Amino acid sequence: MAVRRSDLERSDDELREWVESIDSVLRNEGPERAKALFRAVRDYLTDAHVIVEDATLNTPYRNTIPLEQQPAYPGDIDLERRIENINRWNAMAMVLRGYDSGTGVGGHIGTYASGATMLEVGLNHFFRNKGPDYGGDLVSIQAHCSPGIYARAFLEGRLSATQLENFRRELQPGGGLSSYPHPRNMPDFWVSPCASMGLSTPSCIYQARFAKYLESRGLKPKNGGKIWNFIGDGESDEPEVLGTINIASREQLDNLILVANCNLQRLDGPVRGNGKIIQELERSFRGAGWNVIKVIWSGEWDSLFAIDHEGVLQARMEQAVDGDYQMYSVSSGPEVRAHWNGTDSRLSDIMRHLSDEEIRGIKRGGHDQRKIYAAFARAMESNGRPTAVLIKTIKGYGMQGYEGSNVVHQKKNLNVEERQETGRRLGIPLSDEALARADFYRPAPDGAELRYLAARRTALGGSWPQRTVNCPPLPAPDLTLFQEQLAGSGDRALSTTMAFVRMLSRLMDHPGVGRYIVPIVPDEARTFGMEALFRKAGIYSSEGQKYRPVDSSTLMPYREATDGQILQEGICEAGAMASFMAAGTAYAVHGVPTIPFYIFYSIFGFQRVGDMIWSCGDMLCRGFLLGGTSGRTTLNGEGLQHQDGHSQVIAGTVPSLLSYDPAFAYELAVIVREGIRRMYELQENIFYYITIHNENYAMPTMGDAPADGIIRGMYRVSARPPASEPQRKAHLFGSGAIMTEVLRAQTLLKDLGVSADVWSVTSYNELSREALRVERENLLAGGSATGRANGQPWVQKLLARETGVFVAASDYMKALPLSISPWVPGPYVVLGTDGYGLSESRHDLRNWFEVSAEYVAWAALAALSDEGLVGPPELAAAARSLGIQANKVDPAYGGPASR
Ligand SMILES: Cc1ncc(C[n+]2csc(CCOP(=O)(O)OP(=O)(O)O)c2C)c(N)n1
Ligand SMILES: [Mg+2]
Repeated sequence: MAVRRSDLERSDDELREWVESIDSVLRNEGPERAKALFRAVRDYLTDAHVIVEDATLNTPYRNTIPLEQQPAYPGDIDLERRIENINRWNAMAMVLRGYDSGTGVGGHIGTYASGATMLEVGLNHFFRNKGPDYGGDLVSIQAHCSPGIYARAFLEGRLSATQLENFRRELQPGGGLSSYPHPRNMPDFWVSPCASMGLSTPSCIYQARFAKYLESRGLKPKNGGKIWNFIGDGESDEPEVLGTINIASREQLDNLILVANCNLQRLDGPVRGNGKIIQELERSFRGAGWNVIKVIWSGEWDSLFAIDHEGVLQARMEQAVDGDYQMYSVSSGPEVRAHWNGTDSRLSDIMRHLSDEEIRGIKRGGHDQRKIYAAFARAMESNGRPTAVLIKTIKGYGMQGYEGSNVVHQKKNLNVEERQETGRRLGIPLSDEALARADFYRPAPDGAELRYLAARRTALGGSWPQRTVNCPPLPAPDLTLFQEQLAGSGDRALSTTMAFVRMLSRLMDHPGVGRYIVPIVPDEARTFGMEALFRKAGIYSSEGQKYRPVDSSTLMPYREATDGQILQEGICEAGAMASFMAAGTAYAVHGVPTIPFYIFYSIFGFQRVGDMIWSCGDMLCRGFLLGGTSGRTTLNGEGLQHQDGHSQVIAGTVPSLLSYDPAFAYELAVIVREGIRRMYELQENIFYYITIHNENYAMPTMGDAPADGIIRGMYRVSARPPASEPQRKAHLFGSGAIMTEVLRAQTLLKDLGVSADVWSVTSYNELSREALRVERENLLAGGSATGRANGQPWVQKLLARETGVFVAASDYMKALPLSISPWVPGPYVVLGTDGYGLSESRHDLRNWFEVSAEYVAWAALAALSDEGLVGPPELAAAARSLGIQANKVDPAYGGPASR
């Protein structure tokens, strides 16, 4: 129970003496001495095993910056308010006009209404663009505030009325605007996406860290640049938000400012009706080592606090919960007064200084420019720590009749009277008819508002947001850099993972691209055999290495360094993914072409952080995702939650992601080299997902394998002469580590009198995408009947002259090889690994999932028997010799328990 001045009179003498003496120290010797004494007492108690829980995690429910420390406001506050009100109007008008048009495209008003003032203060005084001597701020807003940002760009003349009219209608003539900040759809405007709640926080934290990484490695000048992360209070419930804040303080990210717009509401209702979200967030951030600045009350309350000598007002504020505060924003003045004062006459006396109307508003700090300015200015000063600014606002502030209501988030329409009343309150000089229509309003170009707005942004380096890419192309290394992989491994057995690690090492040594390579691992470097890189490249640590590593005398010590190249993320896939995003977008954010290689257990990629991968696509991210230990049967032993047979299928759903499942080291070399060429030399906005395995086998030499086929997704690895009965022909498609089974099946089939060619399918996704693209073009051209068809899909052409039966075997779900079935010119049987994984040896797993050489051979024979080329007795004999049982449990539905 907190001790307040109001309680002191009633409390015991001993307590009063203690408080009076610390008060005297505070007054006479200052806060530092008072803190030192307090800490000493606390430490004394701790030493005696008396823990003072949450001693300082929460400060009182009031503004962190007292009136006497509030700086003078540097701008024309009234003019800024007028501009803000015009933005509020136009932002709302965008949504209302969309509603009136009957298209049902939707939009939100309430979020920006609550966050407008903090954004305007930021835009008028803080958010600075890149310049010759400044690194540039990266500002991520709340996605639902986008109408306000568009409205401002409209005032600046950057967006037309037509574009505003076409909010959420991106295909309209004259251009439209995306709902939320999507760099992919508006690449000259938005910089960072944020529409999936909670992802902007790890993104911003790791952007801040990556900026420091670039500075420590000499890839970027140390020239400032703040990362501003605006989030909603409801949004803070996403685990990615509080789950990643510790690293920000550990890494001393004083370039990071998180601002939480605490309007106490989320979509459905209150965020914490029974508690206080601001106090809860304060505890979390302070506990994680952040500076916390709270902005709770507006200036009007300062005079009340000045007469609150006994702390009764403060005590009442502590007592009221968010549900009460929300209720006050929708109740009448007398109702609020009665509820607020209760039976406390001392409180009634204080509140007498406010009218009912003033009380009704209980104006919150987030609508007071001076309070926000003071908080942001303090946040800018912070040294050595990230800062969280928690700002209390009203959701739907200024929306006539809906402020603070539970329906405000979804409110897309106001009736005529509400529109006119809101317009008038905002001082919009439009006629009643124009207000009813929700016309846009833009003041005269030479008027005070627009001149002021332009002058402020000029002083801060130009309009915001603005996405400009100024990054030199990086020539891709010659393929011969990977000579070792092209040459094959002879008799030595190795995995594609080992090949990858060797390639990474070569790339890091390369004079052109070496310093831009960013290896990222989530505590799995040893799993992938990357520990030799620790010594060679070092693990990035802002603090260097203050200890002697336990393995310092070995060849491969755990080496941390301020200029380390590897990002060791610990067991945090969300963080590692956010690092990937930061490194893969540095070409745009910093003009530095870093090339991330993020390697992880493939099952902990798409299904764990798939939304962040999607967000990478939105942010036009580049780089390589390496799904290690992949394949449902190749990762033996690990079992159900580790064996990935589906990431390739999910990868196919991300449009700008190219995905490959190479079998051989030379394929990997060709794909990686091509990826660097396309992403960093040609600067295409794509990224790569490559699955690599831990099964060791001899890697063949590339020989005359066609690089083009490897990149397009398929080529013939091994042709066989016709069998004695030439129609007994099969084509076996293998990929990844299942290639070894397919090659073995080729031999089995030879012994059974079937000639089989083996093809390596490096990417079903690339094959089917290309085929669908060509077919679509043909379709739109009217098909072959019109003679305007553009030809055949590549895979169809590749296989056009092949006869016989076709069998595909993949360590992924059957859906993957099935995706090319329309273009396979004969009977096509697919084998894949549908179902949950289980703990077994590789050999037994492949039989269980029916992708072993025996099943591949069997599938070819069964298909040939359908064609009348294998008779029943032969088939029965083969079933016996291959160990095929017709009544085996289906691994797609059954597990070991159902056998
Ligand atoms: C991952 C995710 N889940 C749900 C949503 C849907 N959604 C959009 S806004 C919103 C409420 C946001 O509340 P808050 O963060 O408090 O922001 P406010 O609008 O109140 O400022 C929800 C649930 C989303 N966009 N992303
Ligand atoms: Mg909210």
